[in-house]
Amino acid sequence: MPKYDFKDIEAKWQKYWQDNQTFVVKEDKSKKKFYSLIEFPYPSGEGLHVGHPRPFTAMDVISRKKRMEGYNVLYPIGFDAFGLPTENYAIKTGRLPAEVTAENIANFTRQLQMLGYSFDWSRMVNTTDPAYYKWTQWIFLQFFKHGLAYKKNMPINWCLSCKIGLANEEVVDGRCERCGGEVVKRDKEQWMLAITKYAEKLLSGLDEVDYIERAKIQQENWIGRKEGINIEYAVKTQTGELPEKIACFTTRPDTNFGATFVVVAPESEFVQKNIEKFENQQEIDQYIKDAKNRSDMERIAEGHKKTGVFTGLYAMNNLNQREMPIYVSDFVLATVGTGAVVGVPGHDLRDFEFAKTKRLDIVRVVVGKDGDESEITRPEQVQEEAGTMINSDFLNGMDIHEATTKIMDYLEDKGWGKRVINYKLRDWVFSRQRYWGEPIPLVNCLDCGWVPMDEKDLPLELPKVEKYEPTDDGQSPLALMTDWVNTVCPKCGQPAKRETDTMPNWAGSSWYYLRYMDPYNNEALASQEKMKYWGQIDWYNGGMEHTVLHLLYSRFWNQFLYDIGVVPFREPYKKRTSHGMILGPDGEKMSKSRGNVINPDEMVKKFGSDAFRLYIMFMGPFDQAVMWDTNGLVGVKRFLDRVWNLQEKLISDEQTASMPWGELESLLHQTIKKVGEDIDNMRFNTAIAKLMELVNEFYKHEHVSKFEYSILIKLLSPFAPHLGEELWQSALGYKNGLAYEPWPKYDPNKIVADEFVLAVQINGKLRDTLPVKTGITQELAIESALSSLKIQKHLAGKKLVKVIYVPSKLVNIVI
Ligand code: ANZ
Ligand code: ZN
Repeated sequence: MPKYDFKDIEAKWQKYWQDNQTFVVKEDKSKKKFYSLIEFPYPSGEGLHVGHPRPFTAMDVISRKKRMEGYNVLYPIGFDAFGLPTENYAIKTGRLPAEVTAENIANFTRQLQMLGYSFDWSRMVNTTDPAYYKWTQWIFLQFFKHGLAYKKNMPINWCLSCKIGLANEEVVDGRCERCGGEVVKRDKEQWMLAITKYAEKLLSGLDEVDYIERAKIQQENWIGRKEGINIEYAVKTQTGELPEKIACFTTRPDTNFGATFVVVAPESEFVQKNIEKFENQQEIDQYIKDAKNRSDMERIAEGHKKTGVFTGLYAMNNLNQREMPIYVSDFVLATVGTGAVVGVPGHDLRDFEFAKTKRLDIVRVVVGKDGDESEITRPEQVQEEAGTMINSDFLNGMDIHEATTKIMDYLEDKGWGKRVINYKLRDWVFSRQRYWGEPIPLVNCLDCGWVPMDEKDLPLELPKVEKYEPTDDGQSPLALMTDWVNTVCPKCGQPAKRETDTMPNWAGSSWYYLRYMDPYNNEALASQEKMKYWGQIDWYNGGMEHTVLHLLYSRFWNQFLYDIGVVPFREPYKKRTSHGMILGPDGEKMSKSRGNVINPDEMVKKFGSDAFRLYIMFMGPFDQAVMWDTNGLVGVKRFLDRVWNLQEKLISDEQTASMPWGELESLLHQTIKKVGEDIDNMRFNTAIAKLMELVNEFYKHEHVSKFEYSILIKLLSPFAPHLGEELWQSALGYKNGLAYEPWPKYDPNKIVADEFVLAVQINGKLRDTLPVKTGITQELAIESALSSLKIQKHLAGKKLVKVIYVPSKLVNIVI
């Protein structure tokens, strides 16, 4: 027997799969389809990170098993290649981003092939390929034509170091999600996508899909649906009344008899409009400027030091004729609700904190069940649990839910308020002032305004420029390309200018799963027929960090494309799961600066890609973070050696013909069941542990039949496909590859449980039951029965006549 030479074996089978196009799939109507998807990688200059193989291997294992179960499996791969790291690298080295991207893709491709993934490489997509982004641009035009893309001057999150605008989702704890740099607010004209129009559909769609619970909850919270009411109050000035009322959004109108003040956001329209009528104008001006430097997160945090300036104006509460002083304070945001809040310090913590600093009245209008009316030292936040109304006129005695309905009806009836639903979700800032992104295919004409390009003229290719540094005034480098910028209006033919902003790098990934279905189509993003055949993605695994970014964005695009009749299904992903992170050997997140990065190339070189794959799947529960430990990889490699060496125990077919399942029949059935179910539930580590147990058992026996070995090889092959193929061919003598061999079936009747319940009788009467190991010997069974305390009681002073053992059932003691 030759030794396990993983280098040759792995190279041999990778070539075989490529030469035979083993994983290239067609739309075969005679087979049931299965579409499995991983988040396609960004081809960075550093190459594959050890974090990538965790989800990639997991879905590869699942895809390989599904093939063996007879499914027509689409497991595609591509590259999400627009974006800043490449652009910044290209700027630094003076090279073209397209060139750098091509190199990086080549390196990623080599690495992914080295890991033996069963991707259908013939469907590879690259978001920076004009033939691909033609359709990204086309989709943008559909948004534009349906009024869902619009340009707006707005304060955006501006990263000082990347020099680009960021979406709210890209700002983490007040810092840039990519570079960690400082983020400030800046007013800019931006293209926006009206994702908020889809808030309700994005929520209700979650009922149709099978997502990991945390992902569902994160999306729901991000969309943040709130039912409430805008209450309108007349505003009194020193000299009279403002022509317009002030509207405050509240989810707790039941507490409105306890409202004692109103707070408006510094950057709100109310302030902009009425600042001349305020007292303390200068102070307020300064306050507004200072508030700009504080992040939203910081401003709305409970416990954030409450500050604010009195405007000199009062809001009139019609319910109790109370004059409520109006303040400007930063704990209210202009972008939430109406930008004005009615303060109820008896029942809201932030309002309470504010009332304390400004010495405002605190009134309690709800009491808990115990009727506690003690001195107000903290607000009582009565929410889900029912509280009872007090000090609230006609609401007194009602519980808060009843009171909420009652007061909403009342306020609407009087014309003092209007029910509304608010969402935390904001529209998506869709333009970037950078070079390496999809050009936005719109033209600005003095007469016609923004005009879409003719769809026939797509793609609008990125021009090759010399310099693509971002400009300091925040313009895209494309603005400097006057030849490209100056064009004619598609509508009236007059001179006009192209949009120079590009799309964010979330654009290409919002629909890539559709392109995989039909990657070479030049007439449509994908044909209806193919989209119908492949349908929804059956299983999508990806990172939790993408839950409110890519995952939500792509659901939005898909729903929109469904609504306009382009895509035949509303929700793109039937099932979504998520993996935990792989941490460095020191338990910290891997990073270059920490020096704890594990390089997959190096590991594969030393141990082989099968061992690497198997280790990645064995290291711990898939959905949890795990620490890298090269010793673990050494152990897994040793296991593969043992699988290889088992060949020595193989006996011929004739020798095993009489007893195909051999001596380990029950364990084999158990293993088939366990490995299959564990793969289906992403419990890869325990599946592998079971295979290890099986191999240990094989070693306890002198011989292993070819049939037994073939089961082991099949079950192991999704994890270690090269070794699987090799043993299938060289040890077992099969000519064809293993990839489409049927997955082994188990017989539930042959699975003997580890333990059974032994009945213990005395003279035929049941006296005790004992759990004992399956396969227990007669001797041991009788010994266990006789040593039972209950039995000993019955036996005391009696004469034992005989003891009968019925295997796997009972012991009968005759006295
Ligand atoms: C009165 C009130 C009384 C409120 C009470 C709450 C409790 P949640 O609480 O997360 O559902 N709000 C409204 N607009 C705001 C803005 N622009 N900036 C900051 N806060 C704002 O969110 C709804 C509540 O958030 C609203 O209900 C309002 O305070 C506050 F016992 O109004 B409430
Ligand atoms: Zn025009």
